[in-house]
Amino acid sequence: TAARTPPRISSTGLAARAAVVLRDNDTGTLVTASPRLYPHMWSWDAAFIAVGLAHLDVGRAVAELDTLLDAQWRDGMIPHIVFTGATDYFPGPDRWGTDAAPQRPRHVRTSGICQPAVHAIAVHRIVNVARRTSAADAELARRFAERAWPGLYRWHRWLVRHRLPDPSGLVTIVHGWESGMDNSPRWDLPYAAVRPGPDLPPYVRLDLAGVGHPGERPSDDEYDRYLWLVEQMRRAGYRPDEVVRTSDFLVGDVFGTALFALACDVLAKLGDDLGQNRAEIAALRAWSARARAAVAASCRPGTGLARDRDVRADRWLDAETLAGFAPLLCGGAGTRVEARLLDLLDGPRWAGHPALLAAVPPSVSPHSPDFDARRYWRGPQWPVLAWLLGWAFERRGWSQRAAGLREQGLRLVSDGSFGEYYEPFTGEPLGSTRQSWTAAVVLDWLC
Ligand code: 2M8
Repeated sequence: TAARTPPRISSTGLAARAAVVLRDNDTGTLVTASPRLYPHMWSWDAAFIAVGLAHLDVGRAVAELDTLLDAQWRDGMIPHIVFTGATDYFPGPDRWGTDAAPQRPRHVRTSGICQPAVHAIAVHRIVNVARRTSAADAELARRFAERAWPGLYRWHRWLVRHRLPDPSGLVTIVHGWESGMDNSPRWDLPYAAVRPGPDLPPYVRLDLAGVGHPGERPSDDEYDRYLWLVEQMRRAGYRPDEVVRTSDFLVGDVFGTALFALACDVLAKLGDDLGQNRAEIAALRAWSARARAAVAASCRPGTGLARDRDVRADRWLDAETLAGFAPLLCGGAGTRVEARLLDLLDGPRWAGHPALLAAVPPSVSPHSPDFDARRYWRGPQWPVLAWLLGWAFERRGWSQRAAGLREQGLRLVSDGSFGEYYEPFTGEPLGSTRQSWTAAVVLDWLC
């Protein structure tokens, strides 16, 4: 496919279309992650979606996060999917089988795993957006932050209690889905050790019908492993420590750890402003410091790229993915390592690759043998990640870089299809179109 020639739509037109996407995907109480491929609420999608909604209606943004927090498990976990009644997604609630877990919420069905802890970041952003819109919105957002704070604290505490089993101090995941980067090369080695048993119940994939070509999605082999891990957790009754003890997949997620460090900082600061419990605020600061140190300690000598850790196999993982830049999000690795990482990010292996349509770092370096320009988390560019990097860079005082990511991110999405991800050289939208979190970050970039 030939590269397209952006931009085609004016900023006002693009923002208007983004608003329509969010409105069309809105069921009333939640905005589905996309119209066809993902007809439910996803945990980290909901956070980004709420940020986008804040530009349209602060009350609706707050309601989105209320819906998510209403589905929080009694032990503190925020589940990765909150199911609507839609039946055209697999695995749905019956396959997850969480109904038997005593700590599940009663009024809604959910999956039994989690996703990155970006929610405090969204609350912080919504509070700031609302301050700009009106005094009434500011008050609405403040009251929401006050009522959401204890639940968010309990969510972070759940991660600390149950997901720090490794001396590396990295926040640990029991499924690639928990990272949000499902089939990233980051997880190839740990997944190679997951061997689905003969008793894996049969299933039919429904995701392939939602995309243009199967080459844009994970493979069948990968799906067998995804479903096998679900089976293991179901058998462990979703008891968090039992799941960690029995899962064939147990990996320290360096990107998720950097996000956790950031989210703890943001939540602590919000807690100060709102006069929340001082011991809990102090705990958040300590968790953040520990997570930041764990990210820094993972850095590979030489490039400085941060690494995930295969806890089961007791080894570091060296795939060359965007997650390697985790220390730039949360800091703590020192100025020399950061300078090296920034050079690398700007250079030809990453955002400075001369053939990219937009200078947005792809999910995997085009120079890596693992790179696949069209397959999901194995190479395409993800607008939502460009937003996340930009948000973190702004916070670190790198406004110029944040502005660059915004400009290039907008270039990427300028066709107005709101692709889930994009082919880096041609700008072709891939996966789902009208993807809610893409529309949401576009609104935040433009408003
Ligand atoms: C993708 O993941 C789901 C499973 O959770 C799927 O492929 O079925 C990922 O991109 C994930 O990060 C995202 O939250 C979800 C919904 O957009 O889709």
